[in-house]
Amino acid sequence: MNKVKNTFCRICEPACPLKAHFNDSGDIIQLSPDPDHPSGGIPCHKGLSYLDIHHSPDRLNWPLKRTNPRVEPTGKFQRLGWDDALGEIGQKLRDLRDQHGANAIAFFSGNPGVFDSRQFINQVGLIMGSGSKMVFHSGTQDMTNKTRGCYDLYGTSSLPIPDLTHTSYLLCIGANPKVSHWALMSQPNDALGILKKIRARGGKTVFVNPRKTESSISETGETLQIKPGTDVYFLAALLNEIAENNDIATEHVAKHGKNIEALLNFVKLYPAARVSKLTGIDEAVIKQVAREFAAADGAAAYVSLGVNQGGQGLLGYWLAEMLNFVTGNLGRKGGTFTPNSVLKQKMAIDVTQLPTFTSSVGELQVQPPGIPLPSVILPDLIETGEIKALIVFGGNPILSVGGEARLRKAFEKLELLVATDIMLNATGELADYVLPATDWLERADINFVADGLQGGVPYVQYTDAMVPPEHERKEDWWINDRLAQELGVPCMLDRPDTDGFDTINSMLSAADLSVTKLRDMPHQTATRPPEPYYDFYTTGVLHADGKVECYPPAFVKAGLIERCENIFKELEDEPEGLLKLGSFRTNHMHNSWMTNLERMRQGALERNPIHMNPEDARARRLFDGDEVRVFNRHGSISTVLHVTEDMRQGAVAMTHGYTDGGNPNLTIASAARGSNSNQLMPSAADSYEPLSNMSRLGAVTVEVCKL
Ligand SMILES: Nc1nc2c(c(=O)[nH]1)N[C@H]1C(S)=C(S)[C@@H](COP(=O)(O)OP(=O)(O)OC[C@H]3O[C@@H](n4cnc5c(=O)[nH]c(N)nc54)[C@H](O)[C@@H]3O)O[C@H]1N2
Ligand SMILES: Nc1nc2c(c(=O)[nH]1)N[C@H]1C(S)=C(S)[C@@H](COP(=O)(O)OP(=O)(O)OC[C@H]3O[C@@H](n4cnc5c(=O)[nH]c(N)nc54)[C@H](O)[C@@H]3O)O[C@H]1N2
Ligand code: SF4
Ligand SMILES: [Mo]
Repeated sequence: MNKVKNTFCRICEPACPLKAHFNDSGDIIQLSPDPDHPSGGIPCHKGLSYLDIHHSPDRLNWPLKRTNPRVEPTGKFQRLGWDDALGEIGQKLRDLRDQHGANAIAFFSGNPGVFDSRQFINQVGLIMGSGSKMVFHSGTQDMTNKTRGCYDLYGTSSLPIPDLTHTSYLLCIGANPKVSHWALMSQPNDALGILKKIRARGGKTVFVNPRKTESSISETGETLQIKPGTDVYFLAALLNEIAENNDIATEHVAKHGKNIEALLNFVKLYPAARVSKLTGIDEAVIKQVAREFAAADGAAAYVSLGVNQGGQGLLGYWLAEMLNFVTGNLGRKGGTFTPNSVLKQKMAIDVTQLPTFTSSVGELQVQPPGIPLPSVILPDLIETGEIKALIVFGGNPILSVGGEARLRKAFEKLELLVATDIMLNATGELADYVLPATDWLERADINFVADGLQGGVPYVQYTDAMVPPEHERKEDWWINDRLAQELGVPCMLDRPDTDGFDTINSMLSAADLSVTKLRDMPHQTATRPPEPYYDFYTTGVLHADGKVECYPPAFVKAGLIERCENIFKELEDEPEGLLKLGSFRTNHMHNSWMTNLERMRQGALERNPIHMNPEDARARRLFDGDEVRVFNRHGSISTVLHVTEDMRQGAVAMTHGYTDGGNPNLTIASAARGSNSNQLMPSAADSYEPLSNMSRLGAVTVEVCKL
């Protein structure tokens, strides 16, 4: 009989439990669900088909060195040994640091590193130890508004999530959980089962989205098709309405909050009547949502990428949290809560006192933990010569950050570009050295990032490496620590015989657990009791006075409040009929890294069309299937048009991560047609939100014409 071992997926937040099946030679032949796992999560097709990536003939197998100049977009690479590669990289890094200082070396970490416990922890050591402030992360493309918002509101990294199991009313803004499986919360994947149950028990889910998504079906709830980039005003109007109706949980707010009057003064600027036209949501509907939210026996507002990327993500997050707080739903059963965490300690962080430092592009703020510099200023910092070397860990900034053309041009100037990846992606194609990482079937792990964000049963799971790494692939944490050693930064690898789990073991010991103990448990999993909801105000709020900050002074100081009104007026003055481009995810793509899988690019899946409402198509004399040019002042791309009633008028959407060939080492992707929507996204000093550093990747004006 075939051998079977437990493991779990490391592609996105649910960390779905899996079973790996082996043949007699010890090769994995199949991944299947683990139906008896206590989480109850069901893996999606991406996790189940991960063997396509694991076995891809295009996998990186040994270190590579570029032999032609970077101005040539296609790399020529020669194979070399790890000692030579790390020796040469180390020498160059030390030379650059000696000549130009620590900031000459920059780091960009991509999304997959978040799902690799040892790399997640160890890269902090390398980056901090290097002394460089030039730290970039995919987080400024997805969620740093939430991290920053938590510091401002709660004084720590508390991230309350909706209590979907008990809520009666979910306001789900700018998210598509059916496809994305939730972000910044680890909800067992159940094909929308948990949302269907809200409806079935008499509750309600309301989606707010310019696109009617796969999540919004008759068994879940309807979509208010908001105009892109206007969520902040919708949320402010809800709060204002709740105040006007005397629906504020006054005692609760007085006990746990401060500066509520300033918040209420702010939202007074945005009554339903004023924001209705701008948001595209009827005044009566806004009023109804406000009444329903306040009256529900447990209500939760949740915002995700549609809000985060829209240019005012921090304010959007703030107002959504305030909606939860002032109605007494923050830290309440059926409202929002912070699930039990085994591994993470919350630290008090005062973001009002952060110093600045002088960079070649002006004064920049020293960032609190988890908030890197805005990725969109990376090209500027390279162009000025401040950054000379860039080390990329499992990321693809060339495609994932706004402004591909600027970034490509800037990368030509780098003296050293190193990419660690499992494939030679568009960024690796430009690198001087490409270092081959193991994939998640080739490495041991625990579900670190899910800890503290688990909406179902809180649990810690350990997995062995299912198979040893093939060829000369190395684990990311090892590569990270070898680079640390080259830079003379103390790291875990300095300890003899370490397996890289030292820090994790010491975190686990607080719960009387260890990797060894977990290994002996059923499913290698230890479950924890769910968090007592009332705990939020004692453990989740770490401002010195223990109160939730309702009107963060940093927002005022950074000009965000004024900026909010200025943007309102700009939007009011816009001519009718503009098209606003946003992003949406599909089931058959994961950021940029499934573009090279045959099953994800077959037939109609080959391309990433632009989706448009029929009225907008008619006004431009465009038809479904037309080849079109999409353009604005940032760039121009060509794609195919998909006309659909799912989009509201004035909103168009594309999936990011695609590119039009040009990556010869990715056999399937290079033969397929796609377009990088990030060529149309702004990339300049003013294209990110102050404080949160969030890139603007949504609600961007474009025009579309027939090609
Ligand atoms: N326009 C637009 N742009 C977006 C978004 C959007 O919605 N719209 N979304 C943004 C979001 S949410 C994110 S998170 C970012 C993602 O931004 P990035 O992280 O920069 O890009 P990815 O496409 O996720 O690339 C990840 C790379 O990691 C590699 N990889 C996979 N597993 C491993 C591993 O175990 N080790 C190593 N070393 N490498 C590995 C993959 O092969 C791939 O090349 O993109 C952002 N960009
Ligand atoms: N299949 C798949 N799953 C993924 C990923 C993937 O690439 N593919 N990526 C993973 C990653 S890295 C992340 S961060 C998560 C993200 O998970 P989500 O946050 O759920 O992201 P999306 O699915 O892109 O949903 C964002 C929604 O915002 C809507 N939107 C666009 N503009 C606006 C606006 O102005 N206002 C409002 N209210 N809505 C707007 C879009 O139509 C879209 O439905 O998904 C993860 N899961
Ligand atoms: S939902 Fe995410 S974690 Fe679960 S199997 Fe799919 S990709 Fe993997
Ligand atoms: Mo993301």
